[in-house]
Amino acid sequence: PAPSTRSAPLARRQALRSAPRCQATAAAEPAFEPQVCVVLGTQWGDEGKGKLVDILAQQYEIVARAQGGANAGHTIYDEQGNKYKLHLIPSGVLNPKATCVVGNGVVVHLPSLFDEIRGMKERGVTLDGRLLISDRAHLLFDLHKEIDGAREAELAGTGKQIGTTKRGIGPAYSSKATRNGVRVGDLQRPEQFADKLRKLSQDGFKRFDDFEYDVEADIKRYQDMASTVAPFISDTVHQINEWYDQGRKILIEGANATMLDIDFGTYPYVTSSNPSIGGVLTGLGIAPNKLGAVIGVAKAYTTRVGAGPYPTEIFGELADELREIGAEYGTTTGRPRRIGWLDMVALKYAARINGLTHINLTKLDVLSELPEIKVGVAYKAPDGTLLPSVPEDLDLLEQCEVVYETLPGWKQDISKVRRWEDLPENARKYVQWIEDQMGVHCKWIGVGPGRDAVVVKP
Ligand code: 2SA
Ligand code: GDP
Ligand code: MG
Repeated sequence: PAPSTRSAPLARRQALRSAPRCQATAAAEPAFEPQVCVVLGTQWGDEGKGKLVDILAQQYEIVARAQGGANAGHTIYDEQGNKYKLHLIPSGVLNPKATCVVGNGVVVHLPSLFDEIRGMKERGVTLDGRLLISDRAHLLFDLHKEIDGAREAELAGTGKQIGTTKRGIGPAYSSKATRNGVRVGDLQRPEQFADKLRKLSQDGFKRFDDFEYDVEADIKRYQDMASTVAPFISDTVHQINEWYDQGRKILIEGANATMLDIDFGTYPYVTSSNPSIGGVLTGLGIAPNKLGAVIGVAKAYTTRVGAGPYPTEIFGELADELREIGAEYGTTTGRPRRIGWLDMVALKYAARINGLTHINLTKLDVLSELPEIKVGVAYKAPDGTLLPSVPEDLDLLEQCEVVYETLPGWKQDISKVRRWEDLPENARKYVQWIEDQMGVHCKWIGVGPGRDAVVVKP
């Protein structure tokens, strides 16, 4: 899409220029201009989306989540190096001037969200007056978590477990699609709410013999919570579009990633939302011509948690070493992440689907000890043909042989580097090679977990 700053009417552009701005961090200089900016995962998640959102949020007034739920785990650090793990609260929360939005496409477990809000408050980060929860967002109840666990338990021993986070994501989106879900707005109508939740709970009781869920206790719990939640409930579809018309800068934070997308990922080993660009549009009610930048976050290698095909997966000592150096353990569940080489087939697929305008290549520092680095460049089918894209057929994908290119490593610590020209030549060559292959500017390069550990490539 064309940058919205270029297509916006003059008045809006002037409003944009005069809109209050927060202090930009040194790492994010110069200012990133697009009025609406989307940050998406391009692989199997945990690329470091939270870190980029935290950095860019210093320059944005609104930070919104559009899909997923508390399955997401985004780790960020403040200027003092304090660590925060976020699941439902958008990663822009550390900018005290940013308004955080939980959009209509998110499935919200309210007790988890309020625990997270309390946890942040205890650490001095308050969301009072700057958190909006969409009235159209679907509520995720404990019954959904129970069903998630029960479905995974049923699949035990079949080799077909998804390896979900057991946060109830799939069942909550199922309720939404079945049209017996309960929405945040229903909390404002207590009788309707109780009635809907009772009906919804039958999905668990009728499907599973040993289903345990105290529906009346949960109705009470939510009714007790209603007055706490009320100030946060908002028609975010209207509000976001109003803000857009006022020229305010909006940052949209993707959760999960394209290869976990329910349509484009390795189905059924995927999450139950669209973490790709379509999920941003339906999850917030924002039109595609308003998106000014779509940043794809890509790890310099890859990781995956949960089951499912993973063409460039690495096993053994090297995988263990990279897992330790990169601290590759699930932010939500603590599960060890599977490790693999960068997969250009998957990355190009994600770039096309999402219309990436920029790439944030993360965790380049993790590769610093390697004498050489492999990159998957093609999938070769058993009959010798090279596949044109990621195939739908998982058996075929599993049978494919990955064609690799090998690039030289740099064998040098880069975690203190902050300027492109100071990166070792082979590190620059690795990034440039990816950029040339992708035809998309690798604007940000991550060299450590901290907020300042970013190199901006000219
Ligand atoms: P779910 O729970 O239904 O969304 O699981 C379906 C698949 O999606 C994967 N998934 C994830 N993959 C990477 N990171 C995620 N977030 C956490 C993190 C994961 C964690 O940030 O580390 O802590 O384990 C995430 N959420 C969902 C999941 O592994 C299944 O493959
Ligand atoms: P997200 O789900 O995409 O937001 O990613 P997670 O937060 O789940 O996982 C990414 C992990 O990598 C976090 O622990 C980050 O602190 C860390 N991280 C992000 N960028 C970098 C980087 O450039 N280098 C290193 N070493 N760690 C990074
Ligand atoms: Mg994560």
